[in-house]
Amino acid sequence: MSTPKLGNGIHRPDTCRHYNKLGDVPWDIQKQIFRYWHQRNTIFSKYDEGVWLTDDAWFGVTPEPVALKIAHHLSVHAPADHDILVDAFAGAGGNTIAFALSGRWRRIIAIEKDADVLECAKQNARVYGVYDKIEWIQGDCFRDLDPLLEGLKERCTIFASPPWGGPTYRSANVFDLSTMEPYSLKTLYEGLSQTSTALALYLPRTSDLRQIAEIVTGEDKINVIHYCVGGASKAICAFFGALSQDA
Ligand code: MGP
Repeated sequence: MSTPKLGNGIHRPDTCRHYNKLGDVPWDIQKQIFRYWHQRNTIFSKYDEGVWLTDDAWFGVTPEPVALKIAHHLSVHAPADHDILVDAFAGAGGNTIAFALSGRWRRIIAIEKDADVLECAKQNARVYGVYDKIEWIQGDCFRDLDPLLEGLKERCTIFASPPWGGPTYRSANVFDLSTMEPYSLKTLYEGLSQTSTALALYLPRTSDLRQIAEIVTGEDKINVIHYCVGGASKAICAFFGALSQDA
């Protein structure tokens, strides 16, 4: 993989791109990116200041107004003694940046499996002036979080915006969370709730709410919020554990 040097010590992997106009997007993926291209300044208000995205990252980014709302919600509703925020699927950084901008957290840990997508997140954090407020980890949240947070579980809030198996999630009227690829709701919940007493999952707006309700036992409560842009729901966020109190 070649990594052009930008003259300031920053390397940009070939797959991390900033398109100045739709015509710069390779023709074979223009159709795939078209709908998101027109929302680029909603996705990142500073898009024009040098935001990088891989061609597959466009559809998974949380639009900035939604990311800011979620960050505010976690700032207010996370237990007062939680001072660590983990973004378990950091992607191109939309949520991580909003968490850093909130100023609420002593530590923010951003984990992303894909090295190039993580480079996009780092660049985008530079654009927003919050790069230094974030700990960047290239890794697998199910494997790498536990050792990293040993002894810190009681101080840690986890936000996870996992892959939903791509934009085809839209073809189902009610999205079956047990078939979500590569991680089902059950896998996500069981894996991540081991690591923290406060968990937020960002899921398709059409998610089957009964499946979310079934995930907890007894008297445990879950709060689910729709996040909208321009009056239309973009996605839901399900708040578990300590985050489900007082919402
Ligand atoms: P969308 O449904 O693909 O687009 O994504 P849009 O603009 O809502 O389509 P329309 O029908 O309203 O015109 C909506 C939002 O869902 C995106 O902005 C992302 O925040 C989120 N999103 C979409 N996908 C496919 C994923 C995904 O795989 N993972 C995550 N975490 N978020 C996604």
